[in-house]
Amino acid sequence: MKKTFFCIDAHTCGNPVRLVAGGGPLLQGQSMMERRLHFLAEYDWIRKGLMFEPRGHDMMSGSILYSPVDPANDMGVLYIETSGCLPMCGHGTIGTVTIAVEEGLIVPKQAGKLRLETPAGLVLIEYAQEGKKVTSVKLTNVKSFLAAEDITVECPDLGTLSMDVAYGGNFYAIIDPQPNFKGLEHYSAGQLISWSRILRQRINDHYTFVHPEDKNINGLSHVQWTGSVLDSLSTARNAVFYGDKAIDRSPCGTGTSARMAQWYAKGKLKKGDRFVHESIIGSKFIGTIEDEVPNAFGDGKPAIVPGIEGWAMVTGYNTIIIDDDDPYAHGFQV
Ligand code: PYC
Repeated sequence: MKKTFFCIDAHTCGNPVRLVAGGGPLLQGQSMMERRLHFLAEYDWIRKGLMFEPRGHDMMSGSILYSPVDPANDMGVLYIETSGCLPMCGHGTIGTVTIAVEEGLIVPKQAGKLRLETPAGLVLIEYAQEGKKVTSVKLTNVKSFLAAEDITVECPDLGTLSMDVAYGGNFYAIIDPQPNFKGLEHYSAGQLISWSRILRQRINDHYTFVHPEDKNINGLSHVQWTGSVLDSLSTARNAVFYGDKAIDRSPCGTGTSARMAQWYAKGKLKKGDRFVHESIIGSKFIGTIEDEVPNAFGDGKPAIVPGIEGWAMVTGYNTIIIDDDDPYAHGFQV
């Protein structure tokens, strides 16, 4: 049997977004998280086929659009990535909104605004347009918070590293420059990737991270290395590891949210500040603190509602076939 998927490809500040506009499965569930669980149980072959080689690559990331569960909202989004189905993806959201609006896949209830259901929760969107072109997308993300401080983990080659863990839609280990780590600019992407894989495993072997409001969001999935900025007007720079072999080419929306929550908890950032975040290739997101709220642990510590603004460009239309006769129908990784 052959299955055909009508995809529109884009990139958000350099990182790929493949939106499945036709061919995605019908999903059951009373929330995007429930629909995500249904997809993972029955249709994960679609993610693997569209994200991994030979149809995708190590950094491939995408989404499938659904009608919203709550009719007050505009759409539901399922994120598909080489890493699995993330609860939330910032660069994926910016790309998905840009494609959906430019290509007429959605009709917003209110001009320039959208209410998006994601597995991690409701995400509000404001976008700007020049003619048909979407020139920027700002998302107001889910509540983000610092989850752990100063945990230490042994890293091959580097030795003991100290790091914080923060949540911004996914759980991130954030590794700042310190005696055993000089900053991301001193190492190759290949080195950061191989250390990240081992660190993520070691962290998950020794620590448990579960979202206090949804146990389906659990485990540390990303490692965020930080370093010096390329542009003196930027606030900070990162290199975010995801999947098994990827470094985000964008500054990573959920990673930027996590890092702003970390800075906020440490008194380095306050409501009203602009947080200009650079990626490994120098592309930028503008972060803001939209609100200060109690975190969901009930421990009296604060959390933030982050705003993340960026841009995306559509790169092409892509009709992709997954043929059961193909030995690589469900992709491969080397
Ligand atoms: O932008 O949130 C993000 C993201 C997650 C993984 C890759 N990008």
